[in-house]
Amino acid sequence: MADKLQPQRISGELTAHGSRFAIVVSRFNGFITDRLLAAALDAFERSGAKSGEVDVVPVPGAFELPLAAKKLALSGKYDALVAIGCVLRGETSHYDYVCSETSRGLQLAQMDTGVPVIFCVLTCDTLEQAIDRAGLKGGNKGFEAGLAAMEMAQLSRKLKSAPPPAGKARRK
Ligand code: INI
Repeated sequence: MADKLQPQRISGELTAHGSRFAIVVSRFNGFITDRLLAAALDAFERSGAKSGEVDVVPVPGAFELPLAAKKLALSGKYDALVAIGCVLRGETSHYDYVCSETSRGLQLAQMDTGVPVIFCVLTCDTLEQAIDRAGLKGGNKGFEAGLAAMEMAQLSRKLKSAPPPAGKARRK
């Protein structure tokens, strides 16, 4: 019988060691975003980050997150970014525009630059839903985002330096 396939697993460790991070955070709905930020910082600190290795960049609202994230990514100073925001549904279609452009812009920022940008933007119908995800029933999405940033920083480093499979040239 043929041997069971043993794939090589390339994964990122949950450590802040050797990496630099920036957190871009919206001031809009600061009651929520302050809590997400505190939890993200807690994740970095518990994973070994030291002062000077994590920068925090406030912006007015979620809509401004993508441009700031892209500029930070292009600076070449950071291994991964976290974008924190909270968009709450109102009575008009404003919510839909802010949500779609923020998520699209953040995805573009990471795809255009190759620097991981972790999406920590709550998009909720009610304040209660947001509170649940910022430290109450649903845990804290800021903490999860900090972990994701560390994993992606480590993984990106490995993927950059991984040699091509034997006998195969690296694709352009
Ligand atoms: N910004 C948010 O981060 N959350 C919201 O819920 C929100 N609402 O509902 O309006 C919001 N609007 C501001 C927007 O992000 C921009 O800062 C503003 O339009 C200026 O460009």
